[in-house]
Amino acid sequence: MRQRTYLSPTLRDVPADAEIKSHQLMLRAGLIRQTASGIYSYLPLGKRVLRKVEEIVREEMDDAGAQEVLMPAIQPAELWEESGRLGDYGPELMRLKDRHQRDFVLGATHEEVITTLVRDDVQSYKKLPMNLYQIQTKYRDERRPRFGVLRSREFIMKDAYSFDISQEGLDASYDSMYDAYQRIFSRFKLDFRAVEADSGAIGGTDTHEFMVLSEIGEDTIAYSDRSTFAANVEIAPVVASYEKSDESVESLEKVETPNVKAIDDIVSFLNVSKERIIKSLLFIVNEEPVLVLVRGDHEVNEIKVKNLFNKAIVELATPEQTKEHLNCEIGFIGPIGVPNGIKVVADHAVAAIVNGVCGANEKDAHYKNVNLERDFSISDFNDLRIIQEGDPSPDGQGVIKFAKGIEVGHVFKLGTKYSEALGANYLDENGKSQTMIMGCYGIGISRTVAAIVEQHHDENGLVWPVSVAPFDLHLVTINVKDDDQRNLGESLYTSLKQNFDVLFDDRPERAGVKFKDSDLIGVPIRVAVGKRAAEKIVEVKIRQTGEMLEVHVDDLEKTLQEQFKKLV
Ligand code: 9G3
Repeated sequence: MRQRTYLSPTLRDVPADAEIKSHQLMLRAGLIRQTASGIYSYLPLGKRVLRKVEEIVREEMDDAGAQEVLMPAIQPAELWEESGRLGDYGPELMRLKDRHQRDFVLGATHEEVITTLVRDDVQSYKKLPMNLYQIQTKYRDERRPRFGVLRSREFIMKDAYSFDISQEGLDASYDSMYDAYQRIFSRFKLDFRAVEADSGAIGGTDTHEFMVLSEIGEDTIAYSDRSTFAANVEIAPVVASYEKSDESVESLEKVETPNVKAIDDIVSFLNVSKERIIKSLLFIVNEEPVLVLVRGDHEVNEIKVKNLFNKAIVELATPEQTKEHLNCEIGFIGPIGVPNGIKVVADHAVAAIVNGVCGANEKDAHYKNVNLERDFSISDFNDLRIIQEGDPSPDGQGVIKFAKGIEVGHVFKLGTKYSEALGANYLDENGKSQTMIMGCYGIGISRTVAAIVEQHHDENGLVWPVSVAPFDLHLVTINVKDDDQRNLGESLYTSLKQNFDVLFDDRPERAGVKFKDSDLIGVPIRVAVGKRAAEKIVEVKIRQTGEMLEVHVDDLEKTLQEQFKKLV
């Protein structure tokens, strides 16, 4: 490809609104341009990387026995009514009407479409298991698109759906996709972890997220420093033991705490440690008030509260709701004297608190020397807190550390949530109608490109892994006005492009500009035709290591093959 006419507009300066390296570099190297907030165009270099990423995903999906399909982005709203989740999504699900005023949604995901597709054309158990996938554009109207294509409103996803006749079959499909994802993200040369995750509104049980480790990741991974345990901090189980102090139980005492609400203020005002405080939060669970207690130095895990009540609708009570149910403002609520209709649940750590402190359910008042059973009772203790660094790893090996991650993949065991709702059944070997058992498996293709950039760049620009680089070679004629250089460059372009993807910088630009652009674009190997062109000597530079070689053109192909072997 000749750069003279190639649309690869590089930028010298960092665009103001690009906060992270991948967003800055994808703009500066001419891979993407913003069309609207959270909506991007891919220029030729960016499109070539997308294609390389997609090809690797296709290879591994096809090897795993999945079949590629392509589904529409415009989906009849009826399908989402039939599955019962049209109401689950607010403005994030983009909606439109056709010329006949019929309702449609822009595809944020394709469980409904794929399930009806299979429902209509697969009837017998002999056709299962089946895994169908697509690589297609998705639409989710994010409230705050940011970080370039990492969180955009239109993005490219590989989404796959498996259909099985048994739980064991689903487990096998899931494991096959899990293994394929390990191969895919390894081929992208990414430092990633598969972490246990929460299935959220999508439903189902087992689920893992594939996280690329990065300081700018929006997710927090809790991992063991001594085993392979890793989980999204949202759902990481806490397996900790708390010893009860043997101090003698004191008598309950109500104390004036004028306007002392926050935990830290209680600590200093009453001169007690955080571990002695019973932090109380009122939640509205399926419209019922529930008081949740955790130790003062812990945080309530709302997903665990939600899962405790079978994925109910769980919201933190507003100040008004708190006043209504507990007749006092938020900073002074506690488990003592709670009206009967209010369920009180607590994290395991609360059971070990002796002579604790809690709100008195009265403005400007707290209780001291609060003790379980004597002063309040708990309907049940559960794991309701967010795991913390230093907690023991739930698998009993090592302690928990945190890392930030970018979610690039997510695999789910869906079960029959969609096949039941949409009637995807098959006839088993006895001719009896059974419901198919599903799994679904996503990879953020465009997000993966940004994640690769986050992990593969240096101070001069991009450093593409060979597997996804937009070109294999960057051939640069340094001075196109010099006959020897121009002629050797042209003849090398003709010969090299037989065996390599070559980006040929034939522009009439100064050497400095060419080298800066070459380092910015980050193609794995550069061949520069310069002063020694008359001797048929060219300069080979390895982008990743900075290594430079002077090579006679007769040895060039062999040298390049050797260098690529070292890079992959
Ligand atoms: C929506 C909107 C946003 C969404 C969804 C639906 C996330 C939604 C979860 C999934 C689950 C899997 C198949 C590939 C892998 C992920 N955000 N999810 O269902 F309408 Cl606006 O997409 N789908």
